[in-house]
Formats: sequence, structure tokens, C-alpha cells
Amino acid sequence: MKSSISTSTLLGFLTLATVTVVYSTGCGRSPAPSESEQTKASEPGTASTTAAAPSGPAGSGTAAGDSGTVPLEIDLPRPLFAGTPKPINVPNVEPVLAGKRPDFMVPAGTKLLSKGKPVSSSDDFPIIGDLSMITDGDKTGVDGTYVELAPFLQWVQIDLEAPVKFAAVALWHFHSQARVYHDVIVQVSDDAEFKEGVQTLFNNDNDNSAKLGEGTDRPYIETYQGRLIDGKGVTGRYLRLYSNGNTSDELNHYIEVEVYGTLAKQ
Ligand SMILES: [Ca+2]
Ligand SMILES: [Ca+2]
Repeated sequence: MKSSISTSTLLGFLTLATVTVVYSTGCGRSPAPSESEQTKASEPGTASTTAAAPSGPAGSGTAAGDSGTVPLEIDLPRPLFAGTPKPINVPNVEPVLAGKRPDFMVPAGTKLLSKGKPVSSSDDFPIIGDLSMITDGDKTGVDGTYVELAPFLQWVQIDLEAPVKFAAVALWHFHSQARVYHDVIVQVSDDAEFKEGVQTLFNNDNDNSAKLGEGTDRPYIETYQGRLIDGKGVTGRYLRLYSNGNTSDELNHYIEVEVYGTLAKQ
């Protein structure tokens, strides 16, 4: 644990250094980002999200209402870590957030659009639980509240039943034990088969073992706060999430997935 903390500190420094470079060579709108902006950029906006994020974290860092954005409000479950942690031997793991996640700004009018929506999967018959648990709103994470899918690369897919403009995705694989899920890839498409018009919101498959393209996002440790992913303002009806086992076992788990956004104009 101690060695991972020192590694995390170093990586945290590198993240800040990267962010500073992006700001200083970027559009120049904010040459001297505040500390909160740097922190903000380190989680929902890792490297791949800095390119085009019209609905991403607002630059000003001020409270609600500024340029039509508001902080995203997410109901968090209670922290659940229990038992002895298992070792996490994954390179380049992102430092765990100290305390509450910084505000993530979304367009005013952003709503939770995934609750109760139908879920399908590459594994139609989960080992534990039911796919509907992924959008049922229960994030407690105790036994009986998560779905366990087969090993190797598996996906789950939410049908939002209408085109949605994505502001953010919140994702809880598992949070009663610190672990890293491998090859987390999150994509949006209007094609239920994900053969056309696929837009990638997150990809930490850094060695392209999933053959969906080499990801530049970092592996991260699961916590009760889940993973917040920038929706980048993309539009689509379906959300698909991949994973390939985790550092504690080779299985794939989901507690809850949430899509925040607005209905796209049709
Ligand atoms: Ca659930
Ligand atoms: Ca991989």
C-alpha cells in the first residue's frame, strides 16, 4: 500500500504537469488555471477528453448558473470497503480521489436518463444477479446488488430508447473492495450492434488487447464514488461498456450505470 501511495503521488504530479502543459499550449482562455480546475481535469477529463468537450467541465469553476452550466448532482452510496484488500499490480493506476469528487459542470437541464432502461449484454445469463440491476438505481454494492458476468472481455449495453445528448456517465463496477477493472471502454452509438457511428467516451485498454483501439485513459481503482466519465456532448441511443476481469478475480461486475444528459432533438 505504501509503495502505491508514493507512485500515486508521482503520477498525480505528472497529471498536473500534463494539465498545465495543455492549458499553456491550448486555446489560452485560462492561462493560469486555479487549483480546483487542475484537480477537476484530473478525473473526468483525462488526456483523451481534452480535445473536444463542449459540455465538459466548465472553465470558470464558479457556482451554478455560469454560462448555462450547473454542477452535476449524483446520489452516492455509502462507502463500503471491508476485509483485506488484494494487491493491485497495474501500471499507471490513477491516484484515488482524496475526499469528495470536485464538481463536474453540465448543461443546465441535464437529467438522469438511464433509470429503468433495458440492459443487454454479451453474457445473457449472468452468474449472479440480473441485468436489470444495472439501471435500477440501487448502488449500495452489498451482495445481492451487483451483477456478475462471465470472465474475459464482456459488455453491457443500455438502450436509452431515444437519442440522447450525453453530458456524463457514472459507473459503479464494484465498491466493497479496492480493485481495478481491466479494459474499461465506454462507447455511444445509434447502432445497437455498434458497427457504425461509434463514439468513444473512455478507453483504458492501453495495449489494445480488446481490439477496439488503443486507449489513452488511465486504469483506476473502484470506490463508492464510482467513475465519472465526460459525455463530451456526443449523441446516441445506446451506451455500451466493456471490461475484462479485474485485479481480484477474472469476472466482470456491475452495480449501476447512469447516463446524464438531455434528449436530443429529433
Ligand atoms: Ca443497481
Ligand atoms: Ca488491455
